[in-house]
Amino acid sequence: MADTVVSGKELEAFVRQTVQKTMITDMHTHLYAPEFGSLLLWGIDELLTYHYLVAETLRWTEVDSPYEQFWSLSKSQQAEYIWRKLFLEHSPLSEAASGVLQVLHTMGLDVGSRDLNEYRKQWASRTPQQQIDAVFQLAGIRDVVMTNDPFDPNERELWLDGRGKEDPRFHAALRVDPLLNNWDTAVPELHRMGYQVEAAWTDQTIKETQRFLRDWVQRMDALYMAVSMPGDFRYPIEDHRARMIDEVMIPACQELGIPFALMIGVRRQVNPELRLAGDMSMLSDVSSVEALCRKYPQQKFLVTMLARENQHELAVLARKFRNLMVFGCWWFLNIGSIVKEMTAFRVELLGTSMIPQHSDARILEQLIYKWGHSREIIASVLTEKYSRLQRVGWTASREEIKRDVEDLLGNNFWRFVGKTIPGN
Ligand code: FIX
Ligand code: ZN
Repeated sequence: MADTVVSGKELEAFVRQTVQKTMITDMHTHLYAPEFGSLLLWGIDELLTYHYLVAETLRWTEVDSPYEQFWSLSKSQQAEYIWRKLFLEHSPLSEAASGVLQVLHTMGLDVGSRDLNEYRKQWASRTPQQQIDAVFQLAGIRDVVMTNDPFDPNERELWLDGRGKEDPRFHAALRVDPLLNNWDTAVPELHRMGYQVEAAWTDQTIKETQRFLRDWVQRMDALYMAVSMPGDFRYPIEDHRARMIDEVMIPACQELGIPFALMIGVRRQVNPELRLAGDMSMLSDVSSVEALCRKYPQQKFLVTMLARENQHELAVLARKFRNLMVFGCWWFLNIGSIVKEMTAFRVELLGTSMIPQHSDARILEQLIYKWGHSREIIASVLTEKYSRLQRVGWTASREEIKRDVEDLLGNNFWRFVGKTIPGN
Protein backbone atom coordinates (compact mmCIF):
# COMPACT_ATOMS: atom_id res chain seq x y z
CA MET A 1 0.00 0.00 0.00
CA ALA A 2 1.37 3.36 -1.03
CA ASP A 3 0.40 5.30 2.05
CA THR A 4 1.58 2.90 4.75
CA VAL A 5 4.08 3.85 7.40
CA VAL A 6 6.92 1.41 7.31
CA SER A 7 9.50 1.85 10.00
CA GLY A 8 8.72 1.81 13.71
CA LYS A 9 10.02 5.35 14.12
CA GLU A 10 7.88 6.62 11.29
CA LEU A 11 4.85 4.91 12.78
CA GLU A 12 5.38 6.52 16.15
CA ALA A 13 5.83 9.96 14.60
CA PHE A 14 2.78 9.58 12.39
CA VAL A 15 0.48 8.38 15.20
CA ARG A 16 1.67 11.17 17.47
CA GLN A 17 1.21 13.78 14.79
CA THR A 18 -2.24 12.47 13.85
CA VAL A 19 -3.44 12.43 17.47
CA GLN A 20 -1.98 15.94 17.95
CA LYS A 21 -3.72 17.49 15.01
CA THR A 22 -7.09 15.71 14.90
CA MET A 23 -9.84 18.10 15.90
CA ILE A 24 -11.73 17.06 19.02
CA THR A 25 -15.38 16.96 20.01
CA ASP A 26 -15.34 17.25 23.79
CA MET A 27 -18.56 15.49 24.79
CA HIS A 28 -18.83 16.61 28.43
CA THR A 29 -17.70 19.97 29.75
CA HIS A 30 -19.02 22.65 32.08
CA LEU A 31 -18.16 25.42 29.63
CA TYR A 32 -20.72 27.80 28.17
CA ALA A 33 -21.09 29.52 24.84
CA PRO A 34 -20.19 33.24 24.93
CA GLU A 35 -23.90 34.15 24.75
CA PHE A 36 -24.19 32.89 28.34
CA GLY A 37 -22.09 35.82 29.57
CA SER A 38 -20.61 35.37 33.02
CA LEU A 39 -21.52 31.66 33.13
CA LEU A 40 -18.49 31.03 30.92
CA LEU A 41 -15.47 30.96 33.26
CA TRP A 42 -12.08 31.89 31.87
CA GLY A 43 -8.82 33.57 32.88
CA ILE A 44 -6.00 33.01 35.33
CA ASP A 45 -7.95 33.72 38.53
CA GLU A 46 -10.63 31.22 37.51
CA LEU A 47 -7.95 28.68 36.62
CA LEU A 48 -6.36 29.06 40.03
CA THR A 49 -9.62 28.89 41.97
CA TYR A 50 -10.73 25.67 40.20
CA HIS A 51 -12.30 23.41 42.82
CA TYR A 52 -9.66 20.72 42.29
CA LEU A 53 -7.04 23.27 43.43
CA VAL A 54 -9.17 24.56 46.29
CA ALA A 55 -9.21 21.03 47.76
CA GLU A 56 -5.44 20.73 47.36
CA THR A 57 -4.80 24.16 48.89
CA LEU A 58 -6.93 23.68 51.96
CA ARG A 59 -4.88 20.63 52.84
CA TRP A 60 -2.09 23.08 53.68
CA THR A 61 -4.19 24.96 56.26
CA GLU A 62 -4.29 24.13 59.97
CA VAL A 63 -7.14 21.95 61.27
CA ASP A 64 -8.25 24.71 63.63
CA SER A 65 -8.37 27.43 60.99
CA PRO A 66 -11.97 27.95 59.83
CA TYR A 67 -12.68 27.18 56.16
CA GLU A 68 -14.65 30.41 56.18
CA GLN A 69 -11.38 32.34 56.27
CA PHE A 70 -10.71 31.13 52.75
CA TRP A 71 -14.25 31.59 51.47
CA SER A 72 -14.47 35.14 52.79
CA LEU A 73 -11.62 36.18 50.49
CA SER A 74 -12.46 37.79 47.14
CA LYS A 75 -11.87 35.72 44.01
CA SER A 76 -8.56 37.44 43.30
CA GLN A 77 -7.41 37.01 46.91
CA GLN A 78 -8.33 33.32 46.76
CA ALA A 79 -6.32 33.02 43.54
CA GLU A 80 -3.32 34.70 45.21
CA TYR A 81 -3.61 32.43 48.22
CA ILE A 82 -3.76 29.31 46.06
CA TRP A 83 -0.83 30.56 43.97
CA ARG A 84 1.22 31.05 47.11
CA LYS A 85 0.33 27.73 48.75
CA LEU A 86 0.44 25.40 45.75
CA PHE A 87 2.98 27.04 43.49
CA LEU A 88 5.40 28.99 45.67
CA GLU A 89 5.42 27.31 49.09
CA HIS A 90 5.19 23.82 47.53
CA SER A 91 5.92 22.51 44.06
CA PRO A 92 2.95 22.23 41.69
CA LEU A 93 3.32 18.53 40.96
CA SER A 94 -0.34 17.47 41.01
CA GLU A 95 -2.26 17.04 37.75
CA ALA A 96 -4.41 20.12 38.36
CA ALA A 97 -1.55 22.37 39.51
CA SER A 98 0.87 21.37 36.77
CA GLY A 99 -2.02 21.82 34.34
CA VAL A 100 -2.13 25.54 35.11
CA LEU A 101 1.55 25.81 34.17
CA GLN A 102 0.91 23.84 30.99
CA VAL A 103 -1.75 26.41 30.07
CA LEU A 104 0.61 29.34 30.68
CA HIS A 105 3.37 27.67 28.71
CA THR A 106 1.11 26.82 25.76
CA MET A 107 -0.19 30.39 25.71
CA GLY A 108 3.39 31.56 25.34
CA LEU A 109 3.76 33.10 28.81
CA ASP A 110 6.95 32.91 30.83
CA VAL A 111 6.29 30.17 33.38
CA GLY A 112 9.71 30.80 34.92
CA SER A 113 8.81 34.35 35.98
CA ARG A 114 6.34 33.06 38.59
CA ASP A 115 4.74 36.49 38.35
CA LEU A 116 0.97 36.16 38.81
CA ASN A 117 0.29 39.84 38.09
CA GLU A 118 2.16 39.58 34.82
CA TYR A 119 -0.06 36.64 33.82
CA ARG A 120 -3.14 38.63 34.78
CA LYS A 121 -2.07 41.43 32.45
CA GLN A 122 -1.95 38.99 29.55
CA TRP A 123 -5.61 38.20 30.01
CA ALA A 124 -6.77 41.74 30.70
CA SER A 125 -6.93 42.89 27.11
CA ARG A 126 -8.78 39.86 25.73
CA THR A 127 -12.49 39.43 25.06
CA PRO A 128 -14.16 36.08 25.79
CA GLN A 129 -14.76 35.61 22.08
CA GLN A 130 -11.07 36.14 21.26
CA GLN A 131 -10.06 33.82 24.03
CA ILE A 132 -12.46 31.09 22.89
CA ASP A 133 -11.00 31.28 19.39
CA ALA A 134 -7.43 31.22 20.72
CA VAL A 135 -8.00 28.35 23.16
CA PHE A 136 -9.94 26.20 20.68
CA GLN A 137 -7.12 26.68 18.23
CA LEU A 138 -4.33 25.93 20.72
CA ALA A 139 -6.14 22.88 22.09
CA GLY A 140 -7.36 21.64 18.68
CA ILE A 141 -11.00 21.61 19.72
CA ARG A 142 -13.70 21.53 17.04
CA ASP A 143 -16.65 21.72 19.40
CA VAL A 144 -17.72 21.07 22.97
CA VAL A 145 -20.85 19.86 24.72
CA MET A 146 -21.99 22.00 27.64
CA THR A 147 -23.86 20.86 30.77
CA ASN A 148 -27.18 22.70 30.75
CA ASP A 149 -29.28 22.67 33.86
CA PRO A 150 -32.80 24.17 33.83
CA PHE A 151 -32.87 23.81 37.62
CA ASP A 152 -30.17 26.50 37.80
CA PRO A 153 -32.17 29.75 37.87
CA ASN A 154 -29.39 31.83 36.27
CA GLU A 155 -29.02 29.52 33.35
CA ARG A 156 -32.77 28.94 33.02
CA GLU A 157 -33.45 32.66 32.62
CA LEU A 158 -31.07 32.89 29.70
CA TRP A 159 -32.76 30.06 27.83
CA LEU A 160 -36.23 31.43 28.57
CA ASP A 161 -35.18 34.89 27.30
CA GLY A 162 -34.31 33.17 24.04
CA ARG A 163 -30.63 33.92 24.59
CA GLY A 164 -29.53 30.32 24.25
CA LYS A 165 -26.43 29.32 22.35
CA GLU A 166 -25.63 30.75 18.95
CA ASP A 167 -21.97 29.86 18.60
CA PRO A 168 -22.14 26.58 16.61
CA ARG A 169 -19.08 25.20 18.43
CA PHE A 170 -21.12 24.80 21.63
CA HIS A 171 -23.78 22.10 21.90
CA ALA A 172 -26.24 21.52 24.70
CA ALA A 173 -26.82 18.51 26.97
CA LEU A 174 -29.82 18.55 29.27
CA ARG A 175 -28.74 17.85 32.86
CA VAL A 176 -31.49 16.89 35.29
CA ASP A 177 -29.95 15.48 38.49
CA PRO A 178 -32.71 16.76 40.82
CA LEU A 179 -35.31 14.53 39.12
CA LEU A 180 -33.46 11.48 40.41
CA ASN A 181 -31.51 12.70 43.40
CA ASN A 182 -33.60 15.49 44.99
CA TRP A 183 -37.20 14.91 44.02
CA ASP A 184 -38.42 16.87 47.08
CA THR A 185 -36.72 20.03 45.89
CA ALA A 186 -37.44 19.31 42.22
CA VAL A 187 -41.23 19.33 42.77
CA PRO A 188 -41.57 22.99 43.85
CA GLU A 189 -39.03 24.02 41.17
CA LEU A 190 -41.01 22.25 38.46
CA HIS A 191 -44.13 23.99 39.74
CA ARG A 192 -42.45 27.36 39.45
CA MET A 193 -41.58 26.46 35.88
CA GLY A 194 -45.25 25.68 35.15
CA TYR A 195 -45.37 21.89 35.40
CA GLN A 196 -48.19 20.42 37.49
CA VAL A 197 -46.25 17.70 39.30
CA GLU A 198 -46.78 16.36 42.81
CA ALA A 199 -44.43 14.64 45.22
CA ALA A 200 -46.70 11.58 44.90
CA TRP A 201 -46.22 9.37 41.86
CA THR A 202 -49.38 10.03 39.82
CA ASP A 203 -50.22 9.80 36.13
CA GLN A 204 -50.24 13.58 35.99
CA THR A 205 -46.79 13.78 37.58
CA ILE A 206 -45.46 11.33 35.00
CA LYS A 207 -46.98 13.23 32.08
CA GLU A 208 -45.92 16.63 33.35
CA THR A 209 -42.33 15.55 34.04
CA GLN A 210 -42.17 14.10 30.55
CA ARG A 211 -43.50 17.39 29.20
CA PHE A 212 -40.75 19.23 31.12
CA LEU A 213 -38.07 17.01 29.56
CA ARG A 214 -39.54 17.31 26.08
CA ASP A 215 -39.78 21.12 26.32
CA TRP A 216 -36.20 21.52 27.51
CA VAL A 217 -34.60 19.05 25.11
CA GLN A 218 -36.30 20.90 22.29
CA ARG A 219 -35.54 24.38 23.64
CA MET A 220 -31.84 23.50 24.02
CA ASP A 221 -31.64 21.18 21.04
CA ALA A 222 -29.88 18.88 23.51
CA LEU A 223 -27.70 16.10 22.13
CA TYR A 224 -28.37 13.88 25.14
CA MET A 225 -30.04 13.83 28.55
CA ALA A 226 -27.69 13.43 31.52
CA VAL A 227 -27.64 12.70 35.22
CA SER A 228 -25.01 12.00 37.83
CA MET A 229 -25.78 9.58 40.62
CA PRO A 230 -24.18 8.15 43.74
CA GLY A 231 -22.62 4.70 43.71
CA ASP A 232 -25.54 3.21 45.59
CA PHE A 233 -27.79 3.63 42.57
CA ARG A 234 -29.41 0.23 41.99
CA TYR A 235 -31.58 -0.95 39.13
CA PRO A 236 -34.04 -2.62 38.95
CA ILE A 237 -35.45 -1.88 42.37
CA GLU A 238 -38.70 -0.44 43.72
CA ASP A 239 -37.67 3.15 44.31
CA HIS A 240 -38.13 6.67 43.04
CA ARG A 241 -35.11 6.59 40.74
CA ALA A 242 -36.18 3.40 38.98
CA ARG A 243 -39.74 4.72 38.50
CA MET A 244 -38.44 8.02 37.14
CA ILE A 245 -36.10 6.24 34.76
CA ASP A 246 -38.66 3.66 33.55
CA GLU A 247 -41.73 5.83 33.33
CA VAL A 248 -40.38 9.27 32.52
CA MET A 249 -36.79 9.48 31.37
CA ILE A 250 -36.45 6.48 29.08
CA PRO A 251 -39.81 7.14 27.38
CA ALA A 252 -38.77 10.79 26.86
CA CYS A 253 -35.35 9.81 25.47
CA GLN A 254 -36.96 7.28 23.17
CA GLU A 255 -39.55 9.69 21.90
CA LEU A 256 -36.89 12.35 21.29
CA GLY A 257 -34.36 9.86 19.91
CA ILE A 258 -31.50 10.88 22.22
CA PRO A 259 -29.06 8.91 24.40
CA PHE A 260 -29.28 8.85 28.17
CA ALA A 261 -25.96 9.66 29.88
CA LEU A 262 -25.32 8.20 33.32
CA MET A 263 -22.40 9.44 35.38
CA ILE A 264 -22.31 7.12 38.34
CA GLY A 265 -20.28 7.02 41.53
CA VAL A 266 -20.23 10.46 43.09
CA ARG A 267 -20.91 10.93 46.80
CA ARG A 268 -21.82 14.57 47.02
CA GLN A 269 -20.68 16.82 49.84
CA VAL A 270 -18.76 14.46 52.09
CA ASN A 271 -17.20 17.68 53.36
CA PRO A 272 -19.67 20.54 52.80
CA GLU A 273 -17.11 23.05 54.13
CA LEU A 274 -15.25 22.58 50.84
CA ARG A 275 -18.34 23.54 48.83
CA LEU A 276 -17.93 22.48 45.18
CA ALA A 277 -14.67 20.75 46.14
CA GLY A 278 -16.39 18.61 48.78
CA ASP A 279 -17.51 15.66 46.62
CA MET A 280 -16.02 12.17 46.83
CA SER A 281 -15.86 9.09 44.61
CA MET A 282 -17.76 5.94 45.43
CA LEU A 283 -17.84 2.36 44.20
CA SER A 284 -20.79 1.70 41.85
CA ASP A 285 -22.80 -1.27 40.67
CA VAL A 286 -22.07 -2.18 37.05
CA SER A 287 -24.88 -4.76 36.99
CA SER A 288 -27.42 -1.95 37.32
CA VAL A 289 -26.19 -0.56 34.01
CA GLU A 290 -26.27 -4.10 32.63
CA ALA A 291 -29.96 -4.38 33.59
CA LEU A 292 -30.79 -1.09 31.90
CA CYS A 293 -28.94 -2.01 28.71
CA ARG A 294 -30.71 -5.38 28.57
CA LYS A 295 -34.17 -4.01 29.30
CA TYR A 296 -33.90 -1.20 26.74
CA PRO A 297 -31.87 -2.64 23.86
CA GLN A 298 -32.80 0.19 21.54
CA GLN A 299 -32.06 2.98 24.00
CA LYS A 300 -28.50 4.23 23.85
CA PHE A 301 -26.60 4.80 27.11
CA LEU A 302 -23.48 6.92 27.50
CA VAL A 303 -21.87 5.79 30.75
CA THR A 304 -18.92 6.83 32.87
CA MET A 305 -18.11 5.80 36.44
CA LEU A 306 -16.01 7.53 39.04
CA ALA A 307 -14.37 4.65 40.89
CA ARG A 308 -11.24 3.17 39.38
CA GLU A 309 -12.39 -0.26 40.59
CA ASN A 310 -15.43 -0.20 38.28
CA GLN A 311 -13.61 0.59 35.06
CA HIS A 312 -12.60 -2.86 33.87
CA GLU A 313 -16.03 -4.40 34.49
CA LEU A 314 -17.71 -1.49 32.73
CA ALA A 315 -15.48 -1.95 29.69
CA VAL A 316 -16.31 -5.67 29.65
CA LEU A 317 -20.01 -4.79 29.83
CA ALA A 318 -19.61 -2.61 26.73
CA ARG A 319 -18.51 -5.76 24.86
CA LYS A 320 -21.94 -7.23 25.64
CA PHE A 321 -24.16 -4.29 24.77
CA ARG A 322 -23.88 -2.24 21.59
CA ASN A 323 -26.26 0.31 23.12
CA LEU A 324 -23.63 1.11 25.77
CA MET A 325 -20.90 3.64 25.04
CA VAL A 326 -18.31 4.09 27.77
CA PHE A 327 -16.77 7.52 27.90
CA GLY A 328 -14.02 9.51 29.54
CA CYS A 329 -11.80 9.25 32.56
CA TRP A 330 -13.95 11.26 34.91
CA TRP A 331 -12.73 13.77 37.49
CA PHE A 332 -10.36 12.00 39.95
CA LEU A 333 -9.57 9.49 37.20
CA ASN A 334 -8.35 12.22 34.88
CA ILE A 335 -4.77 11.93 36.09
CA GLY A 336 -1.91 10.67 33.95
CA SER A 337 -1.35 7.27 35.53
CA ILE A 338 -5.01 6.26 35.46
CA VAL A 339 -5.79 7.68 32.01
CA LYS A 340 -2.93 5.54 30.73
CA GLU A 341 -4.21 2.38 32.38
CA MET A 342 -7.86 2.95 31.37
CA THR A 343 -7.06 3.89 27.78
CA ALA A 344 -4.87 0.81 27.36
CA PHE A 345 -7.39 -1.72 28.64
CA ARG A 346 -10.29 -0.07 26.86
CA VAL A 347 -8.43 -0.39 23.55
CA GLU A 348 -7.50 -3.98 24.44
CA LEU A 349 -11.14 -4.84 25.19
CA LEU A 350 -13.03 -2.64 22.76
CA GLY A 351 -10.62 -1.63 20.01
CA THR A 352 -11.61 1.86 18.94
CA SER A 353 -15.34 1.52 19.73
CA MET A 354 -15.35 3.82 22.77
CA ILE A 355 -14.89 7.47 23.73
CA PRO A 356 -11.54 7.55 25.55
CA GLN A 357 -11.83 10.99 27.06
CA HIS A 358 -13.86 14.09 27.84
CA SER A 359 -12.35 17.11 29.58
CA ASP A 360 -14.97 18.10 32.16
CA ALA A 361 -13.40 21.55 31.79
CA ARG A 362 -15.05 24.24 33.91
CA ILE A 363 -12.67 26.96 32.86
CA LEU A 364 -12.08 27.60 29.19
CA GLU A 365 -8.28 27.41 29.22
CA GLN A 366 -8.36 23.99 30.92
CA LEU A 367 -9.10 22.54 27.49
CA ILE A 368 -5.42 23.15 26.75
CA TYR A 369 -3.91 21.06 29.51
CA LYS A 370 -6.59 18.43 29.93
CA TRP A 371 -6.56 17.57 26.25
CA GLY A 372 -2.82 18.13 25.91
CA HIS A 373 -2.10 15.45 28.47
CA SER A 374 -4.76 13.04 27.21
CA ARG A 375 -3.60 13.36 23.61
CA GLU A 376 -0.07 12.38 24.67
CA ILE A 377 -1.34 9.29 26.46
CA ILE A 378 -3.74 8.24 23.71
CA ALA A 379 -0.92 8.59 21.18
CA SER A 380 1.45 6.43 23.20
CA VAL A 381 -1.15 3.69 23.77
CA LEU A 382 -2.05 3.64 20.07
CA THR A 383 1.60 3.58 18.99
CA GLU A 384 2.18 0.51 21.09
CA LYS A 385 -0.89 -1.23 19.65
CA TYR A 386 -0.12 -0.42 15.98
CA SER A 387 3.48 -1.53 16.55
CA ARG A 388 2.30 -4.95 17.63
CA LEU A 389 0.33 -5.23 14.39
CA GLN A 390 3.33 -4.08 12.40
CA ARG A 391 5.54 -6.75 13.95
CA VAL A 392 3.34 -9.49 12.49
CA GLY A 393 3.17 -7.83 9.09
CA TRP A 394 -0.09 -5.81 9.35
CA THR A 395 0.80 -2.29 8.35
CA ALA A 396 -1.93 0.22 8.93
CA SER A 397 -2.21 2.85 6.24
CA ARG A 398 -2.09 6.54 7.07
CA GLU A 399 -5.75 6.78 6.13
CA GLU A 400 -6.62 3.94 8.50
CA ILE A 401 -4.75 5.52 11.39
CA LYS A 402 -6.43 8.85 10.69
CA ARG A 403 -9.84 7.15 10.60
CA ASP A 404 -9.24 5.42 13.93
CA VAL A 405 -8.07 8.58 15.66
CA GLU A 406 -10.99 10.58 14.30
CA ASP A 407 -13.35 7.90 15.61
CA LEU A 408 -11.82 8.12 19.08
CA LEU A 409 -11.69 11.90 19.27
CA GLY A 410 -15.11 12.73 17.87
CA ASN A 411 -16.79 10.49 15.30
CA ASN A 412 -17.76 7.75 17.77
CA PHE A 413 -19.67 10.33 19.76
CA TRP A 414 -21.46 11.80 16.76
CA ARG A 415 -22.32 8.37 15.39
CA PHE A 416 -23.69 7.31 18.78
CA VAL A 417 -25.91 10.38 19.16
CA GLY A 418 -27.05 9.75 15.59
CA LYS A 419 -26.11 13.16 14.25
CA THR A 420 -23.82 14.17 11.46
CA ILE A 421 -20.63 15.92 12.44
CA PRO A 422 -21.19 19.67 12.24
CA GLY A 423 -19.46 21.15 9.23
CA ASN A 424 -19.36 17.80 7.33
O1 FIX B 1 -21.24 16.02 37.93
C1 FIX B 1 -20.40 16.38 37.11
O2 FIX B 1 -20.62 16.61 35.92
C2 FIX B 1 -18.99 16.53 37.63
O3 FIX B 1 -18.11 16.34 36.57
C3 FIX B 1 -18.75 17.93 38.16
O4 FIX B 1 -19.86 18.52 38.62
C4 FIX B 1 -17.55 18.00 39.07
O5 FIX B 1 -17.68 19.00 40.03
C5 FIX B 1 -16.38 18.26 38.20
O6 FIX B 1 -16.13 19.39 37.84
C6 FIX B 1 -15.55 17.18 37.81
O7 FIX B 1 -14.66 17.30 37.00
ZN1 ZN C 1 -18.90 17.12 34.82
